[in-house]
Amino acid sequence: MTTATKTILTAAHWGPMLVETAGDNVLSSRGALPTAHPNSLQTAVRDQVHSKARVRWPMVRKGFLASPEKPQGVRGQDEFVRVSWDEALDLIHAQHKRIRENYGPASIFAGSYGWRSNGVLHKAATLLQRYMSLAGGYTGHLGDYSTGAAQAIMPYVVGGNEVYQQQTSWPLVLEHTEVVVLWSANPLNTLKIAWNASDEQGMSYFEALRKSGKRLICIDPMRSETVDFFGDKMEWIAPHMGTDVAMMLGIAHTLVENGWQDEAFLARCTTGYDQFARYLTGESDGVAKTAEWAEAICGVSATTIRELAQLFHQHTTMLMSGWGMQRQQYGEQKHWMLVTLAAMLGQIGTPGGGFGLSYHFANGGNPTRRAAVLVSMQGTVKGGHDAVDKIPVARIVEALENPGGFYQHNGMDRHFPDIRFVWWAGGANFTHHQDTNRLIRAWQKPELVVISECFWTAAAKHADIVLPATTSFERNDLTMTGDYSNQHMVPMKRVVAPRDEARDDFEVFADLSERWEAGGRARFTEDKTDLQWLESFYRIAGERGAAQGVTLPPFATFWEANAILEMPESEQNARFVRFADFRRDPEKHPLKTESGKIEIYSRRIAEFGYGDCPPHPMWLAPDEWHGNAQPGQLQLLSAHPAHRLHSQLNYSSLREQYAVAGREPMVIHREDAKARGIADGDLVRVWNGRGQVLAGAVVSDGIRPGVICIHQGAWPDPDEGGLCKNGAVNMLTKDLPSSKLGNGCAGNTALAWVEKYHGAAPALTAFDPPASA
Ligand SMILES: Nc1nc2c(c(=O)[nH]1)N[C@H]1C(S)=C(S)[C@@H](COP(=O)(O)OP(=O)(O)OC[C@H]3O[C@@H](n4cnc5c(=O)[nH]c(N)nc54)[C@H](O)[C@@H]3O)O[C@H]1N2
Ligand SMILES: Nc1nc2c(c(=O)[nH]1)N[C@H]1C(S)=C(S)[C@@H](COP(=O)(O)OP(=O)(O)OC[C@H]3O[C@@H](n4cnc5c(=O)[nH]c(N)nc54)[C@H](O)[C@@H]3O)O[C@H]1N2
Ligand SMILES: [Mo]
Repeated sequence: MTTATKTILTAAHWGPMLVETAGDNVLSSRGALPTAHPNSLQTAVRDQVHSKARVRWPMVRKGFLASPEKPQGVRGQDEFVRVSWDEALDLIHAQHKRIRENYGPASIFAGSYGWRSNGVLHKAATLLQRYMSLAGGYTGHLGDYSTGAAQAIMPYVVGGNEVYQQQTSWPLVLEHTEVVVLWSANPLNTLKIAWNASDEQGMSYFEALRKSGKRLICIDPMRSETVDFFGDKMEWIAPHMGTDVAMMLGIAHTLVENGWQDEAFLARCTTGYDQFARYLTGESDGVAKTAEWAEAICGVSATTIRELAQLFHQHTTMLMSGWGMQRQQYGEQKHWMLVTLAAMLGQIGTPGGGFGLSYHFANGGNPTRRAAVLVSMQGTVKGGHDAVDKIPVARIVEALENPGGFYQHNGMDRHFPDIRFVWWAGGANFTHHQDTNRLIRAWQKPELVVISECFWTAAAKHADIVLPATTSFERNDLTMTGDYSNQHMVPMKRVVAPRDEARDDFEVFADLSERWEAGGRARFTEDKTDLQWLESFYRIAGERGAAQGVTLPPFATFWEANAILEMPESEQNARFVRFADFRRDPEKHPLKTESGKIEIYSRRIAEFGYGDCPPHPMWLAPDEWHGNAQPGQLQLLSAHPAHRLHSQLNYSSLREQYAVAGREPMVIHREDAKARGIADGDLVRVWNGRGQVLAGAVVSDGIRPGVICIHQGAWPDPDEGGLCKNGAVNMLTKDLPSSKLGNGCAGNTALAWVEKYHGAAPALTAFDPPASA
């Protein structure tokens, strides 16, 4: 007898999908929205559910199980022992209680950063925090890895973070913009996902842009997939990594040389231009930031820099910026200088001119719909405790290394908590954090490490207790599409039953809450099942929608229908121009900055007195860049990958589309390869003082000489000597903050050496569960 096949609608970060099943077997998956740009990630559901890398049942590290209060052995080197769910949860409960009683709530780190799976109910880290709020509080995190620098500086400059806000609408850009600049942005890759589910509209706008005949420029040390997509319709300009502020200063100086800066806009809508202008012209430091000065630093010719200044001045120009260049030391300066340049051009607040920091992410610029917007699970139970402390998210290793240590963050003087217990749920911190070897050393410090995971990630392999989590395809949930557009509501119906002993994070934390206090389960769940929660989120969405003239069908009807609900368009939102009100009348519509205007000089930042974040945008040479590279060293770029979301799906068959010599690819310029005797497809070793990895060479003209790229997100797979067999780039990156302002991730500031690897190619073990599992 054959099992009947069924097609079930669900959604991931990478958009709504139709999954074909036979019983609990996933056969295939594909996108559920019509699109001219099929998204490779949507084909991987079968691999996700049935992967050999799945965590099948609760596991405890042997040396931990032997004496949980004084664990033996070394995390990451020990064997694992299978236990029952009850044993695992009893063990966690007892140790959690002991640690909390002895060291207080700040000793428990539940910041647990990560991209988990989408959905409004099964939010792994939020559920962890909800349980910890019931138990008495915890240490959480501030900011994120994505935009740590930009989101910290932008509120001082323009009064909002800009990186997670709606952009001037695409229809207006297509109508009015004459020059589009993609500055450190690769939308072809990065638009494949959104924090909710992707609405998949962004690429259709870039498609229209390709056909528009407008002047298109990409500024990026690598010829990205996006440049290839535009082909000869786009000009590619490749500065040295980390030197964009110098290049922008060169453009700004050219504006001043020619009297092209918009004095009226600067006077009406900005403050502090004069202080900045003294730096720009060299009056304050004796160095004029001319195009020639910039060329010497960024490697882009003075002629090109001058041409760009003229082009931007003469045309309606939209500076669309991605975030790779701010994931660097002094990352704050990048977008501050970009906004300063846009202010000098005087086009901010016009339809089609100015700057936008989220056209490359979550389909920013796709107009916001009139919508019934879902609410989602909250990280605090009624009467529970919030985080008692928060550390900047990318400073976790320093916190482990230096309990009680002093640090500064965004105008605050603080001390690191003494972390004894770390729980990660829904994040892959062994791939996302910089300088993995330093992390591995610091990771020995806590008394207890628990990892909730669907897969045997490197973090799981370095845990004391590993709990198997369901994937989003094994439970019921709901999602919106489009972080800005709210274009659709999508039911995420359970596609298959949970694999092996995997459980929903929701159920696990509910059980632990009951162990914590009698009635804890009911307090955690508010006595609601998963479907009752979804129904309540849906009901609130319906109330919100009603105010917008949107009526939802009854929940049961919606759930039964297994269909996408599309929200109606809003004519008004389709004409949205960012900063339009402010530009028209800055007195009546002030920005949320100290002065109410765009701040090119910030008095508040001046007061902080941070050497690494001066009070107006400045060129600062990073600790590691081409300007101080030793002979043979190359700058290391770790851009976001085409066929993964970070580390997610690295184990899947999509890997066959990009792996080279069985490893993560490393893009290297032809000349740099030739100088090292490296041919396309060769196995290479990449190393520096922090670590070493094997990678597969992709010899190319599509990268600036002196720069190599290994995309972020390959799973760490170190052998006994610490050589990573899979090519995890963070083995090589530097763990330093962007500055004391944002303390953001600086993964794109690093130098490394490369050589052809002559040893026998070692077997890849990244995706193998521990032998004992
Ligand atoms: N060098 C360098 N490093 C970088 C970057 C860079 O550009 N360069 N980029 C940084 C950026 S911007 C980011 S956002 C981070 C990304 O870092 P992360 O967000 O940590 O990366 P993901 O691979 O998405 O990790 C999500 C994990 O959650 C697990 N998961 C999924 N669903 C569930 C669930 O329902 N329950 C549980 N318990 N687990 C689940 C997945 O299996 C996966 O292991 O990386 C950062 N690191
Ligand atoms: N397919 C896919 N999509 C994703 C993700 C993913 O992992 N996979 N991750 C998602 C997440 S969480 C985030 S935060 C966003 C990340 O979005 P971004 O941060 O914008 O993505 P990146 O690829 O890190 O960087 C964009 C471009 O900046 C370039 N760049 C790096 N350094 C410099 C520099 O010094 N100067 C200049 N001019 N350019 C530079 C890179 O070469 C790259 O092409 O993407 C999101 N979208
Ligand atoms: Mo991110």
